[in-house]
Amino acid sequence: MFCRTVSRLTSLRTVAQRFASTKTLKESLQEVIPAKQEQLKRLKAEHSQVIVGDIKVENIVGGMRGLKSMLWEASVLDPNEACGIRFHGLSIPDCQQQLPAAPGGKEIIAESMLWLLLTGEVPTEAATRQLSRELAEKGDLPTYVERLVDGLSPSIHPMTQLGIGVAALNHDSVFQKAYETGIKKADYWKYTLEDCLALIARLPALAARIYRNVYKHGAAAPPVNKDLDLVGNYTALMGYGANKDLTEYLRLYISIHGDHEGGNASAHTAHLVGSTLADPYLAYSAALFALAGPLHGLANQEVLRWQLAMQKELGDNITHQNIKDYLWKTLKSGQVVPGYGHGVLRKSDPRFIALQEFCDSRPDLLKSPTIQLVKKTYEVAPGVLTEHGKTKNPWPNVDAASGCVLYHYGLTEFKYYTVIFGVSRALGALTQLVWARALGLPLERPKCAFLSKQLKLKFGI
Ligand code: AMX
Repeated sequence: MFCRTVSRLTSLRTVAQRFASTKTLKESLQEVIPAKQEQLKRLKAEHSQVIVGDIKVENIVGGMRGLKSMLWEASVLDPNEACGIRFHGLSIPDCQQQLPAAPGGKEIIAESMLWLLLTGEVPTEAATRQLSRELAEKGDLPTYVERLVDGLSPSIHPMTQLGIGVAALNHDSVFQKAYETGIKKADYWKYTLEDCLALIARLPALAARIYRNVYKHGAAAPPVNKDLDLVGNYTALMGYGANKDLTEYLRLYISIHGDHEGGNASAHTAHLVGSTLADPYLAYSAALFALAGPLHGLANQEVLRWQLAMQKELGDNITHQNIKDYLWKTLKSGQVVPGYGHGVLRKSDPRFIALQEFCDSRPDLLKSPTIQLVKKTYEVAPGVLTEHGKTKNPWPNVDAASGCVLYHYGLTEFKYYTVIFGVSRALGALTQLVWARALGLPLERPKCAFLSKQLKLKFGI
């Protein structure tokens, strides 16, 4: 016993010594901010009048697709590039190679992705562990939020509960308190960062508590483990800590789903609300309600509902022709095929590919009927959607695969899946908020075109 305590103390001391020589996330960020501020200053002073693109009627009536009107560079989607998405220049396979994993794990973890998104740099292993420790230390939920979510009816959708819990956390916002007492604009980002890290740290405990309240009769969760990474804690708090494969899957899913350019509905909502100088809790709560829509984050729930209905209808008759018929039945009833299509991408979503590769590396997943159905649907759906002729992208998005793996591992409550997406998207949306404050970006306020006046006068329609 004594030997174990000594060796534990020694290992803690080693970690502390190593951490002492490692820069914190805040220190690393502080180093990269001035150069970006200078770039923006020059951009405004010297190039304000440069034309970046035309605004066409199709942009105005087409949900602003393709309209470059936001400043964001942590991730870029390129519909024509094979890798589809890059995080500060790194593709998903690059990230899988370069970003530190959890001890004993192989997949990217949320902390290393967060570090990359915020600073543009690949963190060292020591820096990643230090961030994991920092988040775990901030990870407990305040009692007032525990009471609030415990008091919600389990029939309230888990996403609604998550949005309510996140909004309530603004009770502790250091940004809001500092703003009330009067702070310099140049310091906004520091308080914002503090709130964002506290929010990311608390999301696993909040999301897991909602899971236990809704699906496990409020069974008590273990305490946040200070030695675990964010997602390691999340699965443990939900009650799935013993399933290492599920934990690894969620590490990958949460990391690669964290940021998808700044214009997606949830990240953009956080940006818009944040541009009013609302604190990060309020901004991200609003983002979660955008994520709760079926064309966005709710799609992972919808995919599974749709797949299970197909599985039930087809029984053992899972042939390409039967899947094709089912797809046509869905389309002819006026519904979209969930998990297919994308606002920007025009090829198979690289996140879908990464999740498929995860399945391919595990024989038990390959044997799962639900995952086999995802694969078979992938072989047929792009052809059907092309023939249908409406969608600009007949290929799968990440959600065509995401829920099926959770289902296989026993996390079968698919109404909950968007909550996991909500834990993930915080990485990108909150990074964007920190940078908006660091760069002093203004209140967002687009101008409207009036169909009845401007367009009529200009085009005579
Ligand atoms: N099935 C059937 N029709 C589809 C379709 C699909 N999977 N995807 C697009 N379409 C239709 C659209 O509804 C639209 O029809 P309309 O002209 O009658 O309105 C037409 O094709 C053109 O749409 P688009 O320009 O290709 O797509 P978009 O940018 O407007 O929308 C998206 C993108 C993702 C909302 C859409 O493809 C869709 O509804 N997919 C199914 C839901 C889904 O999987 N959402 C998840 C997205 C990823 C995420 O946020 N997690």
